[in-house]
Amino acid sequence: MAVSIERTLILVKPDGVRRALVGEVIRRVETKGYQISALKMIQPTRDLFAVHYAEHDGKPFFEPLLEFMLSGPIVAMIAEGNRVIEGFRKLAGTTDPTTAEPGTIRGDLARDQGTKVVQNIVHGSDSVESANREIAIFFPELKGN
Ligand code: IDP
Ligand code: MG
Repeated sequence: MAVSIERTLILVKPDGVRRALVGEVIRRVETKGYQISALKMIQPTRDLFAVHYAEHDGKPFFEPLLEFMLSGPIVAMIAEGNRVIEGFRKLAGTTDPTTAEPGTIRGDLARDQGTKVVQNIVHGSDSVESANREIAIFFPELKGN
């Protein structure tokens, strides 16, 4: 495999923070072998989430998604490593926690709560372009680093 050191944005969503799963998410990222290079607990604005989730604007779950993301603090982190973008998406599991594979964060720790938006513990960037865009949104103070 070619060496491809990447960075990805990971968010522990409000459900993960409420359920005290921050440490569990960090444990899974670190024991997989990725390095966490930045980390903070924040409560961002609606505008920030609207930019972050702009690709979903207009979908039926967009407003519920913003409401959910605003429902409590989140933890934002940057993880680094070879192919970390793909690797964390694998660790996270598929979007729907009901069918996410056991062994994954979503498969082990989340389930359908019957809400309008799927509550699934974590966000992870899905491409190099998304990672760069999302890191700039959540960590503007790192600009130029
Ligand atoms: P991802 O988080 O696995 O990348 P996306 O398609 O980017 O999934 O969707 C962003 C978030 O919006 C999901 O993590 C989930 O919380 C929510 N979501 C996505 N699709 C649906 C849906 O069909 N119904 C309800 N909520 C959804
Ligand atoms: Mg996504």
